[in-house]
Amino acid sequence: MDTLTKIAQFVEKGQIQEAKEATQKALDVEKIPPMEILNKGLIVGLAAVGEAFSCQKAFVPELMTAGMAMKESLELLRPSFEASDSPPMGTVVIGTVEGDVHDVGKNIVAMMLQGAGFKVHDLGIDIPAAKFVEAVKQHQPEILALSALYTPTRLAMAETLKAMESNGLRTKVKVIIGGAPIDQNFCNLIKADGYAPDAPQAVQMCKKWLA
Ligand code: B12
Repeated sequence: MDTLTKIAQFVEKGQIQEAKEATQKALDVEKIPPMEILNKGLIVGLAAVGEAFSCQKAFVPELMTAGMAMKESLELLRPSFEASDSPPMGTVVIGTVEGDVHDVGKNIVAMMLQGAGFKVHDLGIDIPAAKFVEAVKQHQPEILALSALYTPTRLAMAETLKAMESNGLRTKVKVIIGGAPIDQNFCNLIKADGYAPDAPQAVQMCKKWLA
């Protein structure tokens, strides 16, 4: 079995130490590009546990250990994603909206934006609209990036945009949104400036906005 398949299986089974060791081996010994380790190893494992959860073959504890295996392995890739020789691009405030604790995808977006030369203020998870407002006032970013994975929290995304509007900030920042239950239709509905389905496309969009 090749190392990427092993990484996927270790993540799926929540074998944290094994997932980390295989990720390190893929990086150092096999010199597999970090993006490939992410897409063909780590994300494949999480997708598998997500599917098992959908058909009740896995439960919240399994999601949690798989999430931890993913996060700890992702930390090993962080230096490669964040290393940047790009010129400074601008500032982004990013966070997962209120009611939602998923942060793996948001962290990948943040790392890649940083790698592309953006200064990133990551507020974390379960962030109420008022905290986003405060952060935009404080850091004056060109871009606000909102993540949501759990469908009911899309409402909080819409509320965050409304809060930007009522605080007179909506015209001062471009808002990009993403996460599994988000699509272009939802983006149009809540009048965000853009939607991207994954981190590389998020980076592309943000770069285009600031070009
Ligand atoms: C791991 C996991 C968890 C972990 C999260 C750990 C962590 N630190 O993140 C834990 C155990 C905490 C968890 C909890 C729950 N989860 Co969960 N979870 C998952 C799982 C398996 C993986 C998510 C993930 O990290 N994916 C990998 C990353 C890389 O993908 P991603 O997040 O989509 O990100 C990419 C893009 O979406 C995009 N992107 C993401 N954010 C942003 C932001 C911007 C601005 C842009 C442009 C792009 C972008 O770029 C990313 C990278 O390319 C998914 C299933 C799945 N297949 O996704 C379920 C899933 C999301 N969870 C689900 C559920 C139901 C729950 C719970 C309600 C379970 C429960 N009964 O308690 C709770 C909700 C808690 C809450 N209030 O938020 C459902 C959601 C269903 C729905 N439609 O709402 C899913 C889909 C599982 C399923 N098949 O049913 N979960």
